[in-house]
Amino acid sequence: MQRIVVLTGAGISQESGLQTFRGPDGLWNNEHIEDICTPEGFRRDPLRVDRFYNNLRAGLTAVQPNAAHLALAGLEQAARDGRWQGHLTIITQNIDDLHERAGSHDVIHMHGELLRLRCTGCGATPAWHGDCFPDTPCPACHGPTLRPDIVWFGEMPYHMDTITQRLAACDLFVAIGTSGVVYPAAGFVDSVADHADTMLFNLEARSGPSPFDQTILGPATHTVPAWTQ
Ligand code: BJW
Repeated sequence: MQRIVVLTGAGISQESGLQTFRGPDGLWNNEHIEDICTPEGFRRDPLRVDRFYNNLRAGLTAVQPNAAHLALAGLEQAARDGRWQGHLTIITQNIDDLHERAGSHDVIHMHGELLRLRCTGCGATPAWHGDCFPDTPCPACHGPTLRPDIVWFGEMPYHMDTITQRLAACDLFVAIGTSGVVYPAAGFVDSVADHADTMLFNLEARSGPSPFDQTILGPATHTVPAWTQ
């Protein structure tokens, strides 16, 4: 039985019409990261942070999963149907829901989800329904303690125990559409190097020596379906 772990980044959703974070057309060209993606930024100006994420939420409703998301969902389905003797885990850094909309089930959102909120009081993660901060109380504990369910810089990514177990057990690690600058995700490839083959699917080559065994360059909607089929 083959165990594959796929790590996805913003590049897999780029051809659906969502902006990546870095690069010439990146989301962060117009924002100071520390104003948005830190707990301090949210404490200073929750409405500004809310506005930023509401724009992303509006964009998300207008886009669809692309051929790369669908190819990964197809691989998971092949395992369920017994057409492929393997198991696929998707660890995504993305806060969009395009893997789920493509039909993937085993998806770990290590940086949270745009369409959820998190209560800093009781830990509930209610679905977002157009709420705004700090006016909307938590539906579970009624405290004024909701925030976006997003992992900001300096915060611990989610599900690290499960992620560590899946990485330790995989035979193939595949990264798709990620710049490899944000840790701990950027270190996953090194953590599996002694027991798994590693592949990177990205639009462009990274500078410097690559930690991956194999790099496949090109748009994910072409390269990923060609790999899974
Ligand atoms: C295509 C394509 C196409 C385009 N086809 N490809 C100094 C050294 C080392 C670490 C640190 C340090 N100082 C601080 C840290 C830690 C920090 C960190 O890594 N900082 C670095 C920036 C230096 N990390 C953290 O704080 C994390 N927490 C943490 O470390 O906790 C402690 C800990 C200790 C031990 C164990 C575990 C934890 C938390 C990180 C939280 C990241 N959150 C964000 C924001 C959420 C969303 C939002 O607010 O809007 O998550 S940051 C942002 O970057 C987002 C992404 O998930 C993440 C990664 O970006 P991604 O996906 O790689 O996108 P891009 O844009 O960078 O790249 C896209 C790529 O796709 C490009 O390469 C393109 O070429 C390619 N592409 N189109 C294929 N069609």
